[in-house]
Amino acid sequence: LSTRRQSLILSAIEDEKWFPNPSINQAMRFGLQHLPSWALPLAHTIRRSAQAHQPPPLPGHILRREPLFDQMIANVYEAGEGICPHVDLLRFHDGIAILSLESSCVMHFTSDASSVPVLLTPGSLILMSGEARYLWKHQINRTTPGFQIWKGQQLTQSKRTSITLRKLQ
Ligand code: AKG
Repeated sequence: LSTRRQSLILSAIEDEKWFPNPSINQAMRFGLQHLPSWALPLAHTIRRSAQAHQPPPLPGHILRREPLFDQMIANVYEAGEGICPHVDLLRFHDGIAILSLESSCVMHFTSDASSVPVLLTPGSLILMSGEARYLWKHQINRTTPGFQIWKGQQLTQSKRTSITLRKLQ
């Protein structure tokens, strides 16, 4: 996502006042009519860029569904904060998008003994489908004092915001 659209989404989130103090770090919206105004253009961009990608990162039936997403979570992570390994609940369809904003961080996908680190830079998008959505867990390690390791180098993880978009069953 362009730097300009990242900034527009971040200022819209600030205007919404979802995170009035540091103890509140998550906002959830359920149902198309409750999504913020920027979520539909974002979903449109996600659909277009996934369709343009070869091979498409999501199966055709997901890319054609309407709406593509009707549920949103915004998460704010302070420096060094993470999220425990998990698979998203089955109440959500296949085809999950996560947009990263602000700080870079490393997300680990784990399955049995395998672990695949993925660098999430600002404006990058993860699309999870099939095995990645149902069989692999994803997590962001908690670190003190906010350094992660990427390809043997220290990566400073400062404040990060993520937007997860999903479709309810
Ligand atoms: C979730 O909310 O279930 C996530 O996995 C969010 C991941 C992220 O913040 O990048």
